[in-house]
Amino acid sequence: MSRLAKIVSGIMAGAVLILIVAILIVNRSDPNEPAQSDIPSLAVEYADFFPIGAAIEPSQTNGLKAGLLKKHVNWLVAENVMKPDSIHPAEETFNWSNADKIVAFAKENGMEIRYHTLVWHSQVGAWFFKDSEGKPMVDETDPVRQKANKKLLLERLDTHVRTIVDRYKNDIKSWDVVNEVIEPADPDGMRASEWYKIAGIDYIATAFQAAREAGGPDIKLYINDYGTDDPRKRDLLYDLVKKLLDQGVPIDGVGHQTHIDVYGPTVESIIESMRKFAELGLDNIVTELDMSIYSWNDRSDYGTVIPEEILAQQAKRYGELFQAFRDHREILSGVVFWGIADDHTWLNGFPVKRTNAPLLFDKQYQAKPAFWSVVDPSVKTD
Ligand code: 9MR
Repeated sequence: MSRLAKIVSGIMAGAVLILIVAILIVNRSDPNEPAQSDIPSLAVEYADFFPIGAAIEPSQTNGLKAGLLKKHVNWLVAENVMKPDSIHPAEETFNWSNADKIVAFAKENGMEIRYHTLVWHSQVGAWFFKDSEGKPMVDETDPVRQKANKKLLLERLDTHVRTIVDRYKNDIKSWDVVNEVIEPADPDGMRASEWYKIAGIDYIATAFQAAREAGGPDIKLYINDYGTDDPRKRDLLYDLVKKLLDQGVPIDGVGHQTHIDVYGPTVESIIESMRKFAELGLDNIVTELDMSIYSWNDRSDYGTVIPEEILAQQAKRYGELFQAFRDHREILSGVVFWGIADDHTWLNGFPVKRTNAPLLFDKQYQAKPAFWSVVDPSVKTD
């Protein structure tokens, strides 16, 4: 090879090396950086109104999802790992590790946490409802034994609540004490769960009282439910809460899950419900917000490409909703989304497996049109 050829090939090799290094530098990304770092933070945009939260699984405390959460929310709730069967799977067993992970992640990042949920009819160990001989309490017909079963169940519940509240009372100030206790289709409007069949409404009173005694006056205690905008359900919940308050049961507020869709319910009905509970002196929180792109009784599937007009409609409705939330911040103390991005949502599997897109970020963690209308609801999208 001539001297010139050697110089040229040396220069070329150097250029290729520089190019490779440059490509590596450009593509180097912090695995915890949000997909879009140049957009506003939801929590910062809402700092003058109320905290913005999201439901999270322990596996999401690392990586890109963690980055997205750190940028946009200042409140967290465990999507599953603080539920009864997860944290207290057997009478003598408490599993703290998954719940602790979420608490640690929140503390490291200066976020608040909500507890979901001390009591539920779903995701609860069957052991709670077995009598001293291991038989299902609900099958008991002897009134004397029924009374003994009720006492045993309420003692178990009391221990359950006190143990958990005692562990987290310094880290968690907002608690879902009971979840989904109203069911308009069941006799007398109370969900005919094992809790209710064995203990009547005393299980609700016991749970709130135990939580207050263990947690003291600083923790806030909520009764949480879905469909609270529906006048029938709302009024059943209202009557129950009023009755419990009159008995001295320490309820601080109502958690409105707010699993809604692009077609309904109306924003006015959501606010109207909050107003009603505020009149009882109660706080309101939106605890599980998402907005399905399908009507509630529709089982179809858009597949991978969601029509732009549906995303625009979703954006418009999210904007109207958040404008109303802002306007009513004196009766609403926070909004929690049930997830953060469309890659992880219960609605991709319910009521059928399909593509849904109920949140503000898409599957690639990019801000959707709905994100922008939440950031600034005053911008009209039509
Ligand atoms: O999002 C939760 C999902 O991962 C669980 O499989 C499901 C089990 O019932 O619970 C989901 O969360 C629910 C919440 O705890 C209570 N309100 C309704 C939520 C969506 O189903």
